[in-house]
Amino acid sequence: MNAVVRTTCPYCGVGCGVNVHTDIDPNRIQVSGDQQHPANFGRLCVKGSALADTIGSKQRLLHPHIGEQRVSWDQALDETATRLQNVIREYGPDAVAFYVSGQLLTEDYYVANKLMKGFIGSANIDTNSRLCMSTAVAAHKRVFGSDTVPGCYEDLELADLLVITGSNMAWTHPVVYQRIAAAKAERPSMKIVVIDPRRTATAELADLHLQITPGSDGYLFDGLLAWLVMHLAIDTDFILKHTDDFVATARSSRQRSGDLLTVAERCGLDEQTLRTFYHWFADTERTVTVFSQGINQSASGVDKAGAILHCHLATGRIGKPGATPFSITGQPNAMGGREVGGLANQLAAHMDIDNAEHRDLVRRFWQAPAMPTRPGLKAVNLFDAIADGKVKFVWIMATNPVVSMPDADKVRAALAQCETVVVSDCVADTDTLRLAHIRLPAAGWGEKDGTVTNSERRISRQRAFLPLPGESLPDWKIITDLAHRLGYAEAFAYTCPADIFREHAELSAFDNNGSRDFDLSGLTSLSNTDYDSLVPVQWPIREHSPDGTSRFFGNGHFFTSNRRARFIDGAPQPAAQQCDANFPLMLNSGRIRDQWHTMTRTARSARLLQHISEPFIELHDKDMSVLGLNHGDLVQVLSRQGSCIVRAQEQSGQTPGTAFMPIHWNDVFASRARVDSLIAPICDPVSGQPAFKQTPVSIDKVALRWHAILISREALPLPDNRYWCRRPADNWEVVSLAGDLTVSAAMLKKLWQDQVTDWAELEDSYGHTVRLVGYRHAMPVCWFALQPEPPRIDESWLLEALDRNDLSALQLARGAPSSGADCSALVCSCHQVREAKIFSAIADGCDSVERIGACTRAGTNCGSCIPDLRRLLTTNTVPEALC
Ligand SMILES: Nc1nc2c(c(=O)[nH]1)N[C@H]1C(S)=C(S)[C@@H](COP(=O)(O)OP(=O)(O)OC[C@H]3O[C@@H](n4cnc5c(=O)[nH]c(N)nc54)[C@H](O)[C@@H]3O)O[C@H]1N2
Ligand SMILES: Nc1nc2c(c(=O)[nH]1)N[C@H]1C(S)=C(S)[C@@H](COP(=O)(O)OP(=O)(O)OC[C@H]3O[C@@H](n4cnc5c(=O)[nH]c(N)nc54)[C@H](O)[C@@H]3O)O[C@H]1N2
Ligand code: SF4
Ligand SMILES: [Mo]
Repeated sequence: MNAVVRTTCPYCGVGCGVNVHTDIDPNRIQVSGDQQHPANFGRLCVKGSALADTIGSKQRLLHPHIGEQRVSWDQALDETATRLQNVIREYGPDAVAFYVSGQLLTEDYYVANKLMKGFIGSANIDTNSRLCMSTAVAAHKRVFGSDTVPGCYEDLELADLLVITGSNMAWTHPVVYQRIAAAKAERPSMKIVVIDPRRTATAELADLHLQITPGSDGYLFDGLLAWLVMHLAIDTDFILKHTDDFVATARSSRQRSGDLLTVAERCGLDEQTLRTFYHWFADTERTVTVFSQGINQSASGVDKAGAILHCHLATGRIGKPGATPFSITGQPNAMGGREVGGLANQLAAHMDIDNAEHRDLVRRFWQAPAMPTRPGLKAVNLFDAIADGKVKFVWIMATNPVVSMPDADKVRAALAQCETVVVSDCVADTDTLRLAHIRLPAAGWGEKDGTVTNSERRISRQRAFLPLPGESLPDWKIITDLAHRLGYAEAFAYTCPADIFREHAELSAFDNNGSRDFDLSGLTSLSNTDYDSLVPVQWPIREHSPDGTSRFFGNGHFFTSNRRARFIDGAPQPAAQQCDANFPLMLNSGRIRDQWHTMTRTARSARLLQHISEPFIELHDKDMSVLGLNHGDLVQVLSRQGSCIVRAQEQSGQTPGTAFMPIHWNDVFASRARVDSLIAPICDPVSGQPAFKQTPVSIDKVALRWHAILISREALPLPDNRYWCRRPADNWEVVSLAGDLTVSAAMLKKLWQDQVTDWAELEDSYGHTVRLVGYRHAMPVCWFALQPEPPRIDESWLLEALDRNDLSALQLARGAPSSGADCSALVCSCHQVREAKIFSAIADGCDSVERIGACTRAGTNCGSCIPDLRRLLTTNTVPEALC
């Protein structure tokens, strides 16, 4: 194996090239950014930089299981095939379903879709992209006639005005954000507008932050179209030559938008701010509008995305350098999933189930025995059908719906009573795996080969550099082996991912002749060696453009039947749910910088859990005081759907009346923090994407008698509690706990008697605090502190001291050194720099991010914390830092 393997990061849709060095330290791989990869040119964010922490066989699903029984692959796949066939025989193919993911590689995804749609003969394969990109897909198809992202990353750097709406890209697409920050630093005249009801890290770079009323983007962009028309800031030539239905749409927009003040009021903005934004947009030829989940995850998201596309069409700013709308994709292979037709209403290679010609074309190409004639069930309807007993067999691959679907408790109940749930995953324990009848061990990042396509349509190779752990297999192989058992050996005779990729490319070229955007005709005859050395390339890749294509639509040719783009008239809607006296706060949900989704991989890195280590709800200071809350208090969050217990955090970036929770925590890592148990399954009627961003909730402080921290070598049983949250910390596990029933040292010693042989104990005379250090063979194996207020410890000091075992139990029990402890928030995960140190650097005269970096090293590696550093530079109050 080569000492350096060039591969692609498995996290976000930026799709950064990663160099894996296997030769520096034989016990540990090292990663660095690939200087030659056109997505990142050598940069990596903090998640990418921590990839080495997340690989290996620890906590992995290593063998197939039926129930609790470990079985062979033959047994597991025979059982899966038998159960699948029995359901089909008795109830027909629509009683079975696959639920897949934008984290599958294109080759895995292609065979899953082919098996379901061409051979099982149902369209019941949907994907977590339904929760993520389906709105952008639907909007693109309605307006452009195809699901095409017209621009590329370079456009973000070339723009004179960059509008970022519904995206916290400083945290979610950090390397793209860094590219933008670098472009702005070089060309300060470049303007950035951030549209988000919260003030996020992304807004730190903004010249203008529009802190709009949640869900009001439709009014904002519909109003913008009307304003552009009124101020003659449109490209009439482009409109006339290349679009349909402009006049009717523009007229309706004008009629319903009213004057500027009306739009401003609907969006919760002042008129002057809105006017500035509209002026900038009207006056700037090179304008790019980036949109993400603040737009997509809405009950009227397709209209909102459409309204954005309209403004670009009306100004002819599409597919030109520095001028384009840009839907940025979330998952590493969200785009690849769209290419292979992973959504229940699509066919492979950007074709549609509803289109008889497309069905016929794909049927002929696959020589498929059974093609569905109508779309399958979209994710929310699919889980409803499981709950109703209509779908009796479901195979879930590379996604964790018990955590990530709206109305997540209902999803859990649906799976709990489903006849057969098969789950392929690479880790051993997830909320969804807990409900599987058959568990199939999948190979993970670094262990499998294939391709992914990033946000700018760039196909990159993921390459293996590790052996397959245990009996795990790549997903394409598992699916293919099942297809063989179902009698389709000939159509699934693949021996390697390159075989699948060639077929995928051939289908894209089949009877295409320029009629479909997705075209890999230039890659149909790749040899296995060519595939191995494939360099990152943007589709379409045609014979006359073998090096790929950066932009679409610059020539005004769209993929509708008459080649003209369409304006689609749609009246903007407010958020689907409104607050009332019972549920007075509007809850928003999304991502944090250092975690990936349901934490199955990123929570294996202690470093990534230091930035934010517990589930929380962010509230404005005013709401905190109305509710009588202090920063860090545990609260119950209640919605019409369910409840959670998390820590309240004061965050001035929230507007009063709104709240924010992260999507990451789940039952593996916390007692009750799955945000999706709060979220109603209200979806966009066109795309079926759920409205995750606006949920009315109420908040109550949880009355608790004690708070505790448990640090142990191995997971220990917990005393009776109301709240727990656990995380790994190198050789230890750290658990935060709180409860209201009395817990005594005696009870704990009994509870942990199997793991601990000797105790050092400090208990105060009233029994309100407990401090225990547990030893086994004279080595500390657990440390416990309980008191009425949350204990504050200097964690790095304590973990090191426990590891070294050179302090007395009395010294250890304090949880911090006698002086100089730093318990302030960790800002730079890479160099472990805390807030207190940064504040002291600022006090010593460091007045820029660069100076702070030179003085403390913060922000000098991956740069993910630079927005935080900017925020600290403008914060006047220095929070309490020492414990
Ligand atoms: N660190 C990290 N990065 C990730 C991921 C991860 O799990 N962790 N996941 C990846 C995936 S799959 C995805 S889809 C992307 C998502 O990337 P983003 O879309 O950037 O992420 P979110 O945090 O879901 O939401 C984006 C922003 O929308 C805002 N918002 C909420 N309501 C509204 C509204 O009404 N209007 C507007 N304009 N904004 C609103 C939220 O306040 C939030 O700041 O991230 C990808 N990158
Ligand atoms: N409230 C709220 N809910 C949301 C969102 C939101 O913003 N708010 N965002 C939504 C969005 S955009 C998304 S994308 C989803 C994400 O939600 P999910 O897809 O459910 O989250 P992940 O944790 O990424 O799940 C991926 C699973 O696949 C496993 N895995 C990793 N690699 C492989 C592999 O190669 N093969 C196999 N078989 N398994 C693998 C992982 O261990 C993990 O269990 O959440 C959605 N839910
Ligand atoms: S920005 Fe970070 S998470 Fe996204 S692909 Fe690049 S390194 Fe991976
Ligand atoms: Mo996503």
